[in-house]
Amino acid sequence: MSSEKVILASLKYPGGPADAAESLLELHRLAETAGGLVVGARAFSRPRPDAALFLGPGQVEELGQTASENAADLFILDHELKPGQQRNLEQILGLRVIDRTQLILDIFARRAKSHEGKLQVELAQLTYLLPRLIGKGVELSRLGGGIGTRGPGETKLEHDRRRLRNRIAVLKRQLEAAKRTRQLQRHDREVVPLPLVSLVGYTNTGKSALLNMLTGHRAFVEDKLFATLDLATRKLVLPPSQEVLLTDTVGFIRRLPHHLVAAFRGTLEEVVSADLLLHVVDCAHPDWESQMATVEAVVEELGAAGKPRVLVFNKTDISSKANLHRLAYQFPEAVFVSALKQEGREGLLEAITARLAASWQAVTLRLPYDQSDLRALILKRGRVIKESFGPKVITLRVKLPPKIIGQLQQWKKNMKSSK
Ligand SMILES: Nc1nc2c(ncn2[C@@H]2O[C@H](COP(=O)(O)OP(=O)(O)OP(=O)(O)O)[C@@H](O)[C@H]2O)c(=O)[nH]1
Ligand SMILES: [Mg+2]
Repeated sequence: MSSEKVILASLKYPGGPADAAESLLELHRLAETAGGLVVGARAFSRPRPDAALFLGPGQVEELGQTASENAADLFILDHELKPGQQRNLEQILGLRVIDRTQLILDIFARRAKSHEGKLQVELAQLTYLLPRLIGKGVELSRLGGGIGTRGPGETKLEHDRRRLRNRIAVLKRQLEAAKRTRQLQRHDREVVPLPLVSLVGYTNTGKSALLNMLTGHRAFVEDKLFATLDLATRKLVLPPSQEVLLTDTVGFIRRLPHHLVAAFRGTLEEVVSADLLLHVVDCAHPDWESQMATVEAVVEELGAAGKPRVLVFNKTDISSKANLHRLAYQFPEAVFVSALKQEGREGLLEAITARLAASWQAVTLRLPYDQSDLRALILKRGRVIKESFGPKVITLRVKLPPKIIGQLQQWKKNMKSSK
């Protein structure tokens, strides 16, 4: 779609998206991310969407004018279009017409790099296509109507549909296999898996930048929507020595098409299986509040609403002091950082450590000096409260995940029975 000239439009109507204006701005950024050059954007309103065109006939006429004045190649509507509406608009405007969902799918298709990411995008695209194919079919048979036209059309359609469904089934199987491999790899790494901390947040809030700041990694950071589509997991050391895994994943966006969430469920599985979520919010964004609500809604949709969270306000360097004060008052538990300026790293690490350990148990262990391996393991996996070195043993007061405590008990039993 490179340097295609694009015009955009949104419709405000009772019962429609409440945030039409912000959504149109976002559509602008999405269109640019897809390589388009936005030459016009119109916000319309009307009592309800038109059945045949979505927009009103007069509005479409106005759009046509804007389009021809600016020599536009493509029209993008900020709402999901029915196939019939899409075709009618294309006919009247003489332009290619796509909707918000198709635009997002297009960006995802460009961005997916990993095998799994590509499978997920294809699944989302085909799932989007399938009901549209059926839609066309209904109209075909109605249009054709006459003898001899219906049969062949439907047969071909039936054939296409079956092919699509088969491909969707294959993709789902391949994704399932990819997920199993990933889980196996994770299990292989450690006998008891390391705690998993997952970054979630609206797109472009700075999740990847934060992963970089925390782990010293160089994940792909870009001032574009959906810079990250693939999972990136890095080991993170919480001082002094506790180890966890930190995962960066795809950002969320308002009105994220449902089948996209479903297709990306594999990737987002990391969110569901995480021990802790870091919810990253861009506090300098005028619309941070509804972005935050969108993320909460998707997290809930994924079935991860009950997960422990750390709320992280990023980009403090470009937010006003007054705004930061207000947020600190409103969210006393939140952590404030600037990934760009590398500020607030320690506070964030502390918050992660404390929140992770909140559900852990405190135990006192007395370790003989020849058990230094075990001590090293405990320091990696737990949060040490106190450590004192006696003549024969090291006494450790430490908070540990229940799984590790179970393992230690097993180990103690084995020690006794081998004596
Ligand atoms: N001023 C400022 N900009 C930041 C900060 N953190 C990130 N950015 C910028 O915000 C943009 C998005 O950063 P990313 O880390 O790619 O955001 P993301 O949340 O991973 O985005 P997606 O992967 O697209 O969901 C980039 O241009 C970053 O340079 C910050 O603390 N301050
Ligand atoms: Mg990213």
